[in-house]
Amino acid sequence: MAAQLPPAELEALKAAFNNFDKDKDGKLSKADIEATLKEMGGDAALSSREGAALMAKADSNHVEFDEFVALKCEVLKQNQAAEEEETKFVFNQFARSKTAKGEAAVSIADAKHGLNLGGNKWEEAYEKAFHHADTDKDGLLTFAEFKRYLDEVQ
Ligand SMILES: [Ca+2]
Ligand SMILES: [Ca+2]
Repeated sequence: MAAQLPPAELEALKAAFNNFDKDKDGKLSKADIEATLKEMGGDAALSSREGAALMAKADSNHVEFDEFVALKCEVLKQNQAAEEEETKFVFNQFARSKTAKGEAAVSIADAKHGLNLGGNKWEEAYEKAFHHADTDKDGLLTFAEFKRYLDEVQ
């Protein structure tokens, strides 16, 4: 699990872990976690879900670094899934067309209709963005193209 993370991420996790490990014995006890969460006072750096997950682990045992990393990955994955869900929802609001393969897609007409852009001053800028996002230039945005574009501009 740890091997999948970029080194910078792993370093950051190690620092976070060490911050939790108040008595520096290389594992997190319930007391370590309680003290740290209290110290952070609901800091956004660690969501309450993460804190709760850590506490649940510490209830029965110590949290080792591996487990800490695994939990972190789990939370990241959940966040990514939630984000993708949201993007999909937006995409589905617009996607009234289909690609040749039958995949749901947004045509420029769909997008203009959805955004109520007909003839307004944003139209040209929007068309540019659309063509930029349309990487295979088939005039349709698939979910993958849409998502890639959002990732790029965010
Ligand atoms: Ca400890
Ligand atoms: Ca396309």
